[in-house]
Amino acid sequence: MLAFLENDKNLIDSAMSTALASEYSEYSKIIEAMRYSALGGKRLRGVLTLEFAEMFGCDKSTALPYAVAVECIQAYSLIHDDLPCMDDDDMRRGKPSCHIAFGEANALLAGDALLTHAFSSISESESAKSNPERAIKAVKILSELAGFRGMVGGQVLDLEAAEKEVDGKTLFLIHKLKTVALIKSSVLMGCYAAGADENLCDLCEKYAENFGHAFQIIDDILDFDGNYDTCELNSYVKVHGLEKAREDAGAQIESGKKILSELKNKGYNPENFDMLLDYLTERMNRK
Ligand code: GRG
Repeated sequence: MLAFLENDKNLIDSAMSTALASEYSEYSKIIEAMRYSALGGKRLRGVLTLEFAEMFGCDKSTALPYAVAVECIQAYSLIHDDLPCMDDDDMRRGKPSCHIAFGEANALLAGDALLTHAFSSISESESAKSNPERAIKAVKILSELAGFRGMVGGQVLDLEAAEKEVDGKTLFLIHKLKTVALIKSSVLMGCYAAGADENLCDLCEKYAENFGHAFQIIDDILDFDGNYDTCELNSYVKVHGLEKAREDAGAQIESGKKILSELKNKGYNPENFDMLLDYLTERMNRK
């Protein structure tokens, strides 16, 4: 694993563990379920928040409550996505899904509690105390892009798309909402934590779009088992074919790299974001 990824992941894991402390013994059952599902994963979204903040001169410790917030939302979405009424998955992050381990009602509540905790993580932080305007901007973008105008809206369209054939344009919109939106909020929260100006935020938003689309296309490529007949209707590989999926993921990665060159020309060091794009390519080539 890349050294900076591991380092950031450790920072986020430890902050999450402290935030979801088991000291609240009266609600120990729900804390247990939250910890079970939230303490794990690659932490790519939180890493993006920390790294964008740092590139623009902000301490990672200041950006950490934002990284924790987006990872709480990520964990909640995965718990709810696995429920029988959604994707009905028994396994997640290499172990039984939350509802298998704790029952459906507790899994639903653990997801709800992680979603709401995301906003406590920001509002109760020292970062919000010292710079409330930046914290409000972060809450605004996260609530917009995780909600019906972002991830939840995408999930609704995705559920519909699982039942009927979809065209490329619709699938692009689904990815934009279901996956790219949360990644975009991660990047922008990092920019906001550092007080980056609007032009920089716009540039970074474009990187987030390229990264997010490439990430989701590659996820669909990795899920494809070689059989188009049994492939899910809402898979990028089903809609476009494996070859085009690879080509499109590559094109998104190339566009992302061009954005990084612009950031470099402005005097910033986007090396880690370049490595993250290479990490995606390497993930795709594992197939
Ligand atoms: C149920 C409200 C609600 C939303 C669900 C994000 C999402 C929307 C569903 C999760 C299922 C899924 C496969 C979504 C596509 C995005 C994606 C590939 C998520 C998994 O992200 P990783 O690989 O997971 O970064 P880790 O475990 O590393 O955090």
